[in-house]
Amino acid sequence: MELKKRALITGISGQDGSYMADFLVGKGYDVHGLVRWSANNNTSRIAHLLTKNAITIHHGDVNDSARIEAVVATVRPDEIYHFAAQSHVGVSFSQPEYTLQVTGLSTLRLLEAIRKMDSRIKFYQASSSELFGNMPPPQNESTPFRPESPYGVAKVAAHHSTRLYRDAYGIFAVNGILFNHESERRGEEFVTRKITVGLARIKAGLANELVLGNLDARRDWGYAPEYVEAVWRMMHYERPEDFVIATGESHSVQEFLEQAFGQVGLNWRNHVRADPSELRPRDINTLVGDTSKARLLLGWEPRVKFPELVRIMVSSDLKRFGP
Ligand code: NAP
Ligand code: F7E
Repeated sequence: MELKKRALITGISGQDGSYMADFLVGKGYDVHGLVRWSANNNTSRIAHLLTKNAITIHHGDVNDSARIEAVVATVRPDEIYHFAAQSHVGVSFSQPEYTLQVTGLSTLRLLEAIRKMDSRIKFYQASSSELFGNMPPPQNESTPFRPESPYGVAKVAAHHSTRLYRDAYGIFAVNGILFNHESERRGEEFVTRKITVGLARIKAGLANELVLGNLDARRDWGYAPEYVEAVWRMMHYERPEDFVIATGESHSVQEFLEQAFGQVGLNWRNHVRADPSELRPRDINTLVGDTSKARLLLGWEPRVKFPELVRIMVSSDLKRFGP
């Protein structure tokens, strides 16, 4: 009888970690997750898995090397999916050092644990289109990095650490350079979810206006559940390589507003106020991913397109706040 594969997911309580857990449980994995301890429960996105005892939780903070090593030693995973991060780009400007610690150094800590304990453990690094900054679109695996935020700087360090441990120690370590991906589980401080929650609250009479920053920024927005499948595929490709994952389309924040408010018959201009307090010291103008490599080598392509993504998110939040 073949033994079940065992995976350790950091950031399992976040958007991607929770979808990765759903996906791996569906594939028959023995799934373990790292959750930082909190006096208030922070596991709502994985509650459905916890009630079925489908996953095992280990408490720990990715800033704590000793705890990381202890969890890796206890779980003895075949694969580590490292999603834990301070993932908000705007917040990284007010908390740069903390972001460098959590989002940058945590990767090195996990790679060190693998190197010391068992270099056969496969490692996934949640790399990001934020590496590219304002390099001209479309961006692919060969586009140079020029980050425009402390978050981006941290992700560049983590990205290169992953590549280095692959080259220096032969670890199966891969970077998934994922462009923005959203869902009904997206954190409420990211612009797409801020818009769909704000819209649902306005529709329910709980709010009058929505305050946003830069409406001209263009992002390549995909649907998160499809992206975790791409992550799994790169972890099972014949060689450890880095892959760009995106839709190949970009839309502005204003287009997201038009689409979301339009879907419920409202005009966004009557409800949205752009305020300088929401602007960042630097921003990225346009991100568009070129996924030729992933399409060719992983056979992966996105199915959910922009209007459908907006519809999924709007209808989920309307249900949450609606009558
Ligand atoms: P997310 O929803 O913000 O989830 C981040 C997770 O990290 C949460 O589970 C959080 O736990 C955990 N975490 C934060 N600090 C921690 C610490 N010190 N110790 C242990 N756990 C900690 O992010 P996401 O959207 O799922 O993204 C997943 C990963 O992909 C992140 O690394 C992000 O930077 C990267 N990424 C995301 C996108 C995107 O568009 N979503 C694109 C490219 C790359 P709590 O629940 O306790 O806060
Ligand atoms: O901003 C603009 C903002 O915070 C998108 C993270 O998952 O994707 C995400 O980073 C754009 C930016 O995502 C508001 O200035 C306008 O231009 O939703 P966001 P992000 O910064 O692209 C990358 C790939 C990651 O790796 C990150 O982890 O929208 N914007 N008004 C606003 N953004 C926010 N958050 N709030 C506003 O009110």
